[in-house]
Amino acid sequence: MSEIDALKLQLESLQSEALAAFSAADSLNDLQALRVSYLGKKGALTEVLKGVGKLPPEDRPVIGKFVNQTKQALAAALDATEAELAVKAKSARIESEKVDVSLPGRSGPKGALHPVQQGLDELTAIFVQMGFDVAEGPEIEDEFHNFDALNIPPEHPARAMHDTFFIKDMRNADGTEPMLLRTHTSPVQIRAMKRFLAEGGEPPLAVVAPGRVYRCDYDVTHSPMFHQVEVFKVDHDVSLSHLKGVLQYFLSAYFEKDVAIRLRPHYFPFTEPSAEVDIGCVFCAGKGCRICKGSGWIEVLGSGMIHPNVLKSVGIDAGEFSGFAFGLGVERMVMLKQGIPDLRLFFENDVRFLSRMGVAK
Ligand code: 2NM
Repeated sequence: MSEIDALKLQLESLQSEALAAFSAADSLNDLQALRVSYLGKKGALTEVLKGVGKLPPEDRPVIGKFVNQTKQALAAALDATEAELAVKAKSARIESEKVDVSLPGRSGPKGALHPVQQGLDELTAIFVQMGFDVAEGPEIEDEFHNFDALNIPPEHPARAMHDTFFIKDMRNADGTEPMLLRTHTSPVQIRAMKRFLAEGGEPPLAVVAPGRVYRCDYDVTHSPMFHQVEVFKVDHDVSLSHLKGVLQYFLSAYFEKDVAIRLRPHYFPFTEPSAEVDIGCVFCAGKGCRICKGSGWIEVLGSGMIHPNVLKSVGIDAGEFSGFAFGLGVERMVMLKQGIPDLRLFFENDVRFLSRMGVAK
């Protein structure tokens, strides 16, 4: 066999061995290694080329052409295989990263508003639905808005240090008034009436004031911070019948049944006449039980016709206008509606209570 035929044969077997190796490669890395081992500087084809130098000069172009054809065939096969492997690698990656977007999400534990906040919102919403405007105001108040404007005299026990949180060394902007944590939301009502008149408004005026209030009182049934909702309406000829009608509607709406109500005469400095309001016991339907202490009635709020001195203090003509007002404690209302036995449960944040109330899981 001539040298040239032997080289051709060598190239042919090299090519078929290489093509077999390329199609067996299953990664781009393997293929790159094959590219180097066949076409690289120290590769198999280069080895064959070295033998070309030993051929007589007239044979060299013939075998040179053959080497080039082999080289091109291998390069083309490498490129084609590389493209195939790249496509395979991409679809493997797509497959491995596939997500089913139609699956439901994995949700964490759900929270909810605190039962007191839910109660506050629920109570407020009933009055909004009846057409009352919502008013909010500062929790740090001066003595005028918290006491004087409400016809609470200087010697009234509520004004004593041991009933009200006064703020040490703090006075209002003109330095004329000591400051305190509001003991009820009535100062919000006073501010709402004053603002309404200052803006040129004329009664009717109907406002609901929800919010936090503070009293120096801490035992099984009292918390130093609690929540109130206070309500008033002022217009020509507002009477006790309007008060009773609004109370009847409101209490039935809140307890979601036809509750009986009764008014018992009482005394508040800011209303005259004043009355405490009872509902027929929601636990025993008036038969008498432990909760209502056998009376069949449960006290739920305080109310009355706004005292003329209160109307005067905000500049409303008490001869021309009258109004009703009432106030309630939110914690107590929520306890009655939800059957919660102890006020302290609202403030201890025991997860067993909160999760039962839907606040935490
Ligand atoms: C109560 C009882 C009776 C009351 C009075 C007023 C105001 F500011 F309009 F005069 N707001 N709320 C009131 C009346 C509150 O709570 C037991």
